[in-house]
Amino acid sequence: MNEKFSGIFPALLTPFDKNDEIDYGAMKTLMERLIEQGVSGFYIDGSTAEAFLLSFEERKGIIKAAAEFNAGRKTLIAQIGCISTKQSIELAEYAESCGFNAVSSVAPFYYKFSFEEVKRYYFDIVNAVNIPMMIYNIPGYSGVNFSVDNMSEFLKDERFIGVKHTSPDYFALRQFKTAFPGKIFLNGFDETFLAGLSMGADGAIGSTYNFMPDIFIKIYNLFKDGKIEEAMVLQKKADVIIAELLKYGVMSGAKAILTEMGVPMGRVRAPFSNLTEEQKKALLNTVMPLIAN
Ligand code: MN9
Repeated sequence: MNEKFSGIFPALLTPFDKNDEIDYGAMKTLMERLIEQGVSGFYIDGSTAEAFLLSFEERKGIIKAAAEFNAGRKTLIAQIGCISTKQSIELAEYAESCGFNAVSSVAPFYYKFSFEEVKRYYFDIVNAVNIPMMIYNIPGYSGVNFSVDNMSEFLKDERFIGVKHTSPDYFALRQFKTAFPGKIFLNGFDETFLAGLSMGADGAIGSTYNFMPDIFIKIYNLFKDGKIEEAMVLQKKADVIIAELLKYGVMSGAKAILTEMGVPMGRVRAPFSNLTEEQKKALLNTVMPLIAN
């Protein structure tokens, strides 16, 4: 089980065509390319997919297409979180029917639900499906913080396979992993992937793996072989690229880079802003030579 969920998982970007519709042709091209590059699987409908800017039907469409394009080759995790339990269950059931290996959900946000409510939300979902749940821990966006005790309430149940930890709190990650060594912890911030590995992560889910998975697969393998110095060199290199990306917006920047690489990703959805031609040139001039070397 753990083998299936370790390694590098791109949080798949959503390509849009000129009419702001999902471009399934580009999505297929992107997935094929990433499978060839050696990713372990895909995180579908996550933050990177602009999931909270997609309609419910669009989220289902992406789940269905991902399963079709993947055709059983790699591990598929669907981020099914909506703030309504009812909608999240509908998406979870849909992902299960499409053959996904696991679901994942952000904590219900916006209304400042109590922990009891958040807990009920997750258990209502796992009770509805027969595939496991990976908690999506992203306190910076969701506003929901899980203490180690909170997380234990979930992880002691076998239906919760682990956590996607998108938080700079690596002490918490260490504590989760120490308490539950058999569970899977996937690092969420690409720029601190190596830090995450050293604090117990089994792999990672992230945006930049859409266009530079190879660097991170190497970091992962070097770490496993105990070649930390070499891994540090690559993390440092990746971080120069990520720092540049963060100046412009991760998704709009990543889409520009992939488009330049021949995978037409289109624009980001409003209210995200798109790069101006000048910004695009500046970004590509800086990062493309770095990615190539
Ligand atoms: O999936 C991503 N986090 C968010 C994880 O989208 C909030 C990361 O991959 C970041 O985009 C990346 C840049 O900060 O680490």
